[in-house]
Amino acid sequence: MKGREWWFMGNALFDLNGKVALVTGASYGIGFAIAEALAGAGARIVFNDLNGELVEKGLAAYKGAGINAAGYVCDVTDETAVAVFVKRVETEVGVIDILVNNAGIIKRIPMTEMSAADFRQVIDVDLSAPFIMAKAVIPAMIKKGGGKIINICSLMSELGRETVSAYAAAKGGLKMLTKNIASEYGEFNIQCNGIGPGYIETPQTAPLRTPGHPFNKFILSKTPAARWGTTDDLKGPAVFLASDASNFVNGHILYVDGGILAYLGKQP
Ligand code: NAP
Ligand code: GCO
Repeated sequence: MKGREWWFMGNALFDLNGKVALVTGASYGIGFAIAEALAGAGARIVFNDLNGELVEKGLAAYKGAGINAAGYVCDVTDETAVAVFVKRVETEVGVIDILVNNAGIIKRIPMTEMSAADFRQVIDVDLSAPFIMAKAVIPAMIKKGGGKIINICSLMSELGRETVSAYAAAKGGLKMLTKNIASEYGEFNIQCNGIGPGYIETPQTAPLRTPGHPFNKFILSKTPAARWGTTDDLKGPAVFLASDASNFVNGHILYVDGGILAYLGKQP
């Protein structure tokens, strides 16, 4: 094949025209950036968030970016509400071809000071909710002949550190849920993969980036790229995992971390 033919074929592989993509918790932050990228590749965007105010804020942001997104209020930990939400999307927008489980929370508390209620809440949002969401969309994907599920994992799917026991337990579990969905539904042409962002500049990591915070210096020295990631860094990987370009990639976690997981760290 000549260069130009490859170019056309390459574009077709990443084309999401005609696809409906649901990104959870995507009024801002990583979810918004991923939705922007999927829309850029042609997908119709649906998102949800916890309350009406956030959804309104999200709708205005999508409009500002020239994206006609459909926004809904839904708490992804509520199994009944999720079932109603997914049915509504299927009726009002269409069958969900691409699900991105992005909604997530973190509580940075030393383990011996953390209540079981706080621990359970993190597990609920970061691990049980992706199960609830995937369970709700898979039947229609099977009927349609396939689909893509992308779980937003973390470096904490692989590593631990002080104060993030619940988050690491949840994101480690999410890695295994990803592999299990791939194993259980791969035969129905469903690909379930994860994206493991490194340290990305979003409100979630804002407390770690305050001027003079030692964590900031620590992360810069731990990252071969020597910078924090931006939400834009996640766009290409998301389009790849949502598109036909990844049709034989299943149960994989794609770490987008500037090389942190590959690096032993600088000698002090
Ligand atoms: P964020 O800025 O805190 O955004 C998360 C979104 O999820 C918010 O809109 C949040 O709403 C929503 N949400 C929380 N609980 C929800 C629920 N029960 N139902 C529906 N929506 C809910 O986080 P982010 O930094 O963009 O992170 C997005 C994902 O990437 C998370 O899964 C996070 O763990 C993961 N991640 C982030 C980083 C990073 O460096 N930032 C790195 C690795 C992985 P509220 O505004 O009401 O909380
Ligand atoms: C922390 C951070 C991390 C990141 C991210 C890393 O406190 O160490 O918040 O957990 O958000 O998930 O990949």
